[in-house]
Amino acid sequence: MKTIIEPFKIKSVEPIYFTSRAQRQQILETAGYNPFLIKAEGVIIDLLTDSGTSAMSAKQWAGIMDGDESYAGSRSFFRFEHTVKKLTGFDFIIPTHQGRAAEKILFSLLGGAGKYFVSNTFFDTTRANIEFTGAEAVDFLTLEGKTPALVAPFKGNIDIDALAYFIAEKGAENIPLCMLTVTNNSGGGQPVSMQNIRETSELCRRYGIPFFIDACRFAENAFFIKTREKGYENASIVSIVQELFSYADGCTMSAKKDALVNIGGFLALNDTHLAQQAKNMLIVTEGFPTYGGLAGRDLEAIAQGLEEVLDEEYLKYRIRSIEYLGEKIHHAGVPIMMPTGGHAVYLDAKAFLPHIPPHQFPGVALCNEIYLEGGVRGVEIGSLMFGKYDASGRHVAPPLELVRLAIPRRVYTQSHIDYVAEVIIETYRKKQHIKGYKIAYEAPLLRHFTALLVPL
Ligand code: PM9
Repeated sequence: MKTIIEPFKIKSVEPIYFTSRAQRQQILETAGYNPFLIKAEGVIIDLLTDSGTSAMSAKQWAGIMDGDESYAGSRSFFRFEHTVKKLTGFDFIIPTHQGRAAEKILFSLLGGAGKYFVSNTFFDTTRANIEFTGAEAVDFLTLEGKTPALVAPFKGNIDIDALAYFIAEKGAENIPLCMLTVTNNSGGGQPVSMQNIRETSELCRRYGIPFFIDACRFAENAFFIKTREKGYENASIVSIVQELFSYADGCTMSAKKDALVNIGGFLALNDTHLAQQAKNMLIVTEGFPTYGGLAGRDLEAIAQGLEEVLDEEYLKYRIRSIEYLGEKIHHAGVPIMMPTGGHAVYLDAKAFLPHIPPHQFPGVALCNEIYLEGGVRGVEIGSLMFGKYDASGRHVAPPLELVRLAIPRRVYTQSHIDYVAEVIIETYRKKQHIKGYKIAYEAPLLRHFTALLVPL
């Protein structure tokens, strides 16, 4: 088989700034040992996130020039609305400035103390928007999904039996919404199968619970369905995407991922009354319903990106480029979440650094060491992001301690990725010298973004 190549040519470039290890040591110290607080120019390869970091196509940039900036009734809104409706089938399409703004509107309307929201795994902003209303966010990831080394096709699936038990126990009237995150970002970028989506939908319909999709990476998930789920081998990506959304009552979307843009999002839904309420809140918090939190030019770029992301050649390259990095470091013995997911390689920090207990943040320790070794920035998805305190102030760890190396879309070439592999393998060689951290400052919500740490 021939190499799967990048299905694009590079038209515009930006420089990478190089640093020495001694400079990075200083940079990291100044950043309070939190990679989020490092200035981007101090990073050689930035794998902090795949969110808002895509390279846009020439056609998207053309859309930026062509955007209609009318306050009301912009032509660009109608192109955006038409594209989203064609893919999702939902009746009401509400643009927001990014994913969490859609979440804020949805959960403010449905949340409140005493209520439970259920998911395969809520991402951090989603969970925070739920908890901010006083409600609880509960995850039902399958045992497979919690076992990093296990190779299985759909480790993002929700545990249907556990969900059914929970609904019976708490009462459907206390569960305003069920949401499946596709792909499951906090659980290794692992996909959810069409069967799991269909069964979750059926369960929710039986109990009258609205069923939504967190659709950030819907196209990557659809590609996994095509390549891994029986019966979809010959289906087009568009038809898989349309079927996936047909089981749901609505979705939230951060367009910063699979819409291949630098900013944007939307809330889409069928319920007329809820949509009216959401639009009313949108006007207060984001903007008029035909632009929401965005400029007309952003709506054009999103509409174009949503068409480009469905290209099978693009998705084949995209998923292969993640797998390529995963294969290289896995062959060198580095423990990773298997199989590689849709947008990132997830290092298993627990297995990488067994000598660092969860309350000393092994994921942070690993992230920082990788940065020191080669200027590669990843993100911890573990005790700093999701850890809690119990009533006696003791640290309660989440099931997984991961370091995510998220690959921006259409940005880095194969030699950049080869360099990343070398840095990770070298870090693995030196693993026994890596030490843990303690927190010096933390915010009450989403603490990982601003926390300051001290090495132990
Ligand atoms: N995800 C990510 O890096 C950006 C924030 S954390 C560095 O993965 C899901 C599944 C996401 C997500 C953001 C959001 C929020 C919702 N759901 O960032 O508000 O992965 O556009 O989207 C990030 P916004």
